[in-house]
Amino acid sequence: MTQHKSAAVRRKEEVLLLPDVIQTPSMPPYTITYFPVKGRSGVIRIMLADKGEELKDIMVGDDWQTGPLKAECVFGQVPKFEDGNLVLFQSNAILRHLGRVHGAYGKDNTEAALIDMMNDGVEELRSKYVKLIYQEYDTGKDAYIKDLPKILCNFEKFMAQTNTGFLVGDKVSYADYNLFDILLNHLVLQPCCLKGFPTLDDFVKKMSARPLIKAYLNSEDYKKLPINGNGKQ
Ligand code: GTS
Repeated sequence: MTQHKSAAVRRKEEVLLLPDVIQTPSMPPYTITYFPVKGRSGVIRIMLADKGEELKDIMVGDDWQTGPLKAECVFGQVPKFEDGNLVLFQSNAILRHLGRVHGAYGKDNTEAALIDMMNDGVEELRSKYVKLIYQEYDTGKDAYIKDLPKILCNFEKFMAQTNTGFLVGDKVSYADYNLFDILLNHLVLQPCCLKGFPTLDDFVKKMSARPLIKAYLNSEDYKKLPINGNGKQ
């Protein structure tokens, strides 16, 4: 797959060519516009932390509906993500873009297709989770937790047969970051949920121990954001 340079990387390289006198000390990073929660921004934050990239935050409040931002959002929703002049909506499109830019989208089209497939599976789990949190937490949590092993089993089996510690191939992909993020959420929802899933349990431990992810998970930036916007988790 062709590797693209992000606008941020291109800008940094362009500035290195400028005479000292007009160099700027730091270049604008990627920017995310979102509510002050992890939510759908959580995986983007983890992935960029692991890639050593900065992320500038623009936090929106409940009044965003009445301002100009709502109309600007292609599907009327955030997160909004900016990479230079490229403005993206839809969190999974943002992840795929970062996957292409940062070499986290497999080594060929076959791996890329499988990574997309597994990420669609993560999105299905995330959609169910979001529905539970925002619509059914008090009435549906027990049934959700009872049903969860059936879903986790699919990821467990797939990753076990890959046998590299990742979903696809022998390198971390954008789908691995997405799975990691949603598993962290589920470990808060049900701390013992990975019991009986040794491959996933090992995966979470190894991802958490990657030096830049470990530093990020221990940072105030990570800790200060609640997982969801309604206080449920
Ligand atoms: N499919 C979209 C994506 O993946 O980015 C869903 C985005 C979405 O649901 N955004 C919600 C939103 O903007 C916020 S959150 O659910 O991610 O926290 N809601 C406000 C609105 O007016 O719809």
